[in-house]
Amino acid sequence: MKQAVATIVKPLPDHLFRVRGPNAEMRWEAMAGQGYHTPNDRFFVRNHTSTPLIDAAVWRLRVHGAGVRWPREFGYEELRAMPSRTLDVAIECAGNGRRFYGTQQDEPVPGTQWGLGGIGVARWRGVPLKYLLKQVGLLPEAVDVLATGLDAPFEDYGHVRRPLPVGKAMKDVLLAYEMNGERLPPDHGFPVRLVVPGWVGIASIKWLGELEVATEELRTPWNTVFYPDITTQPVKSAFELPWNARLPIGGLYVLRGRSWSGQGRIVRVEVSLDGGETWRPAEHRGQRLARAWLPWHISWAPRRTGPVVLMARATDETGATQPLSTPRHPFGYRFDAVVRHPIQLVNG
Ligand SMILES: Nc1nc2c(c(=O)[nH]1)N[C@H]1C(S)=C(S)[C@@H](COP(=O)(O)O)O[C@H]1N2
Ligand SMILES: [Mo]
Repeated sequence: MKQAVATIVKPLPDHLFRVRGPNAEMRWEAMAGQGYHTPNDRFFVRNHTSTPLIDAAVWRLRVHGAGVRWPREFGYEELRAMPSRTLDVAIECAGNGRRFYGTQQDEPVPGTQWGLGGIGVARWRGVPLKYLLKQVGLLPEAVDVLATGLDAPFEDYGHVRRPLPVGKAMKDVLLAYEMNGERLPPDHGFPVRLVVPGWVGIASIKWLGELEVATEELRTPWNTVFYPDITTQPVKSAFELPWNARLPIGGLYVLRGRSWSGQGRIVRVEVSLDGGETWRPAEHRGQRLARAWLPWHISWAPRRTGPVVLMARATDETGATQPLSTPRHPFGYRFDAVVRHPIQLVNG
């Protein structure tokens, strides 16, 4: 049914990705000139082991457990024939920005040293999990829905799996089979993955094989040892520029970036072009979606050569603003401080 292949299947050209172990971080300059969504060829990949190649013709999703009246299996074509929904949603690794605990705050945390490229926004299409759970007769005593991936077991911990509270499962979660109008690519969970809006990436289980609906709270290594007690993602911002970008002076620049939050819409973005001494509001127009990102820009005519630190700071509709430093986190999750992005201004 499945076969392990080299960690990641899609090409990982150096101008789009930075490979970090079994993971591939998107370089933020890869979003420059792109539309609202992250194209599939440059969407970051986070694999605990490696991408399995699954044959959709024999794939089955098993839905069972004490919390459902009619346990059963679903095939790929059956899911595709069900009512579908389309959502523009970000998937972001909980450890996105972990590197900056070390580089900005002098408190390095072990784990994948993500910069800000452990995020992407795609247009996902699939079956609302709510619809599927109604099909199997969800019982009122259901508490957790445990999603299990079909990728190889991770170390001694077994298959990647994490429980989702029924309240969230019935709210806005998708069983996605399409990403940006294409069949879900193998690296992103083909044939079907969960998409859990606003929550840490680990909730969005790829290569879904099983959903167990339990009548009690469940524990797996992925909500105890790893990613304990974390759900939504905090506020972050990034410039669509290379790290240490070299920009010639003498012209007018439109600096672009994006800000996002797992908690709600971004309502304000301020940019500093002098390492935090002065701040200016960034401009933005177009859609301002919750659980995705807000693209923004600011014009700038730099006149002096030399090193400069760019900073962007966003606020979401809950009032959460990016601080100048993030309290230490034992796993390096939830980094939300303003990132100091160095560039060099040079003679044109
Ligand atoms: N089955 C399975 N699902 C998984 C993972 C995995 O390794 N195996 N990684 C998780 C993590 S930690 C993240 S951040 C997202 C990454 O999704 P992407 O690789 O499509 O960007 O998938 C999540 N779902
Ligand atoms: Mo992740």
